[in-house]
Amino acid sequence: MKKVQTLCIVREPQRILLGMKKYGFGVGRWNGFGGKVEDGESVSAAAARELWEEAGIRPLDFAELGIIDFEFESDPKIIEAHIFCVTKFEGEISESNEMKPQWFGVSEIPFGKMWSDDEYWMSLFLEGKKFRGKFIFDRPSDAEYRSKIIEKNIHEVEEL
Ligand code: 8OG
Repeated sequence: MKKVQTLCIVREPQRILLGMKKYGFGVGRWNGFGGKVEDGESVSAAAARELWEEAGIRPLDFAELGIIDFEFESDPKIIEAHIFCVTKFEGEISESNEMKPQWFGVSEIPFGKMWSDDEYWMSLFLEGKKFRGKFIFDRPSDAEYRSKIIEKNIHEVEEL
């Protein structure tokens, strides 16, 4: 079973916007903003909606840079995450009940408090390259536990 998810990271030349997940899946970790694609909704519309719901801003310019499949041992579900780079937005960045947004300098990204796969694709993302990949983890990350990577595959592609 595949579950399509979105992930938006706002990018300025020297910093990126992440949010601290306040509850649920991935609680206690810094991540981009995103969630489930609803029935009948396009992936990019879902990405824009989730960014609005979780950070209070609307993307004016964004590009899909990556698609990564995430799996967990002993769970048949696959999360297909579509990763977007947002370079222009409107509105005021604001905290939501799900996420607490914060800017991080590109040399100060808090990888130790993010999902363990992020450090393997962030450099491609920051260079504006397109990438595809797959990670298998032992179990989900939360505030106390950082997932261990059982299998990893990440590579640059010409087209997604
Ligand atoms: O709606 P929900 O809060 O469950 O959305 C989960 C978000 O977490 C969604 O934006 C996709 C994202 N996500 C995963 N796995 C991973 C991961 O390994 N790394 C990162 N950076 N984000 C992930 O579901």
